[in-house]
Amino acid sequence: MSESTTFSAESYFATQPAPSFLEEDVHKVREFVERHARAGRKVVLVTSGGTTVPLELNVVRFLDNFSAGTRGATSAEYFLKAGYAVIFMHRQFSLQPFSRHYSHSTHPFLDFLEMEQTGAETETKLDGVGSEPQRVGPHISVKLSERTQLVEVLAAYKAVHKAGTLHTLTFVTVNDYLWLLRAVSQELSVLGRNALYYLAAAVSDFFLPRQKLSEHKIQSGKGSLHIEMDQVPKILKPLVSEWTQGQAFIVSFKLETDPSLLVPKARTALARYGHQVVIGNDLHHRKHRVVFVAPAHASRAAQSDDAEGFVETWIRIDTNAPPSKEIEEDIIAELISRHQSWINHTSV
Ligand code: PAZ
Repeated sequence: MSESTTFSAESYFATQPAPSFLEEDVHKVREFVERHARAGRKVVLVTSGGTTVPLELNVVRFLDNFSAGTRGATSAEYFLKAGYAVIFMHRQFSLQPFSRHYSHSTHPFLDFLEMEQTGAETETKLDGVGSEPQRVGPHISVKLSERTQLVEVLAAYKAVHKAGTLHTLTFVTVNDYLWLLRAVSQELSVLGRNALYYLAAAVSDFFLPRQKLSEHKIQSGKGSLHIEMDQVPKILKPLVSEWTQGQAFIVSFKLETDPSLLVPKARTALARYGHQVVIGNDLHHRKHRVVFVAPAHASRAAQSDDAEGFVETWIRIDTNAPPSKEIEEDIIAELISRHQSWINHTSV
């Protein structure tokens, strides 16, 4: 394939097409943000799940990024519990708040239902005057062992639904993600410091620009496949300095498989983009430990201050803790406190 191009955010958006759903999504986000801005509520944008990079225009093959969406979906629930309104921008079919508890692979819904053959299934009943008789099916109930959790999840889900504090957006490709992120950030700007960004999605670092995509499925008859991909522009830079103009509290994530890279790479990101927090996590321990890295001047509770002006704070949960203990509970509690203290200290 032809040689690579270096895309700035500006040249990216000037050359790569906006997704067809963008306008409609933005309209709904605007309504959601305006409603919560009027109520004086803080709003968090949670991004979750991995982006894909299509290799063809009529997509058969694509590269994917690791993420089930657990971190984002779980965190969204804790933000909602704490009174934030949540825009949950996630990869299609990845985990979502509330329904995540009943994932088809780890806790299939059908497995905790019981069916009683009472004989009622043969009966009919009238549903009201003039209505057709209806067949009454067998009695279906939830296993006793599942009820406590289901009642808790269902109650929280219904309360959020009633309050209208959760808005969901979907992306698949890295292109969808970038266009959505830019557009949503423009809508969030009316909130000023009440906006929080929690960027947990696993975003592709390389992509194939539209102009280089083959229209049809790449054929396999020619032996090995060589593809040169372009770098996805570093979007945190315009997000911090242009789209939010330094007015929002921005938390990005850094995933590594070599734990020794976490802190240095988090520091580099903070020095380069100037946002508030990088949360480092390594692939194999991400459910039990994460590290918050923040500029020293922005950190509230320092655990280890270093000469380069960054503070690291580890959050750990005991690997023997009950399985219901989720590290996101502690992550969100810490972030909410940092967001509030940042608002207090940066307000004029
Ligand atoms: O979704 P998940 O719980 O399986 O994984 C979450 C995660 C590891 C993708 C997230 O915590 C993260 O680090 N996101 C940023 C990844 C990156 O460095 O691009």
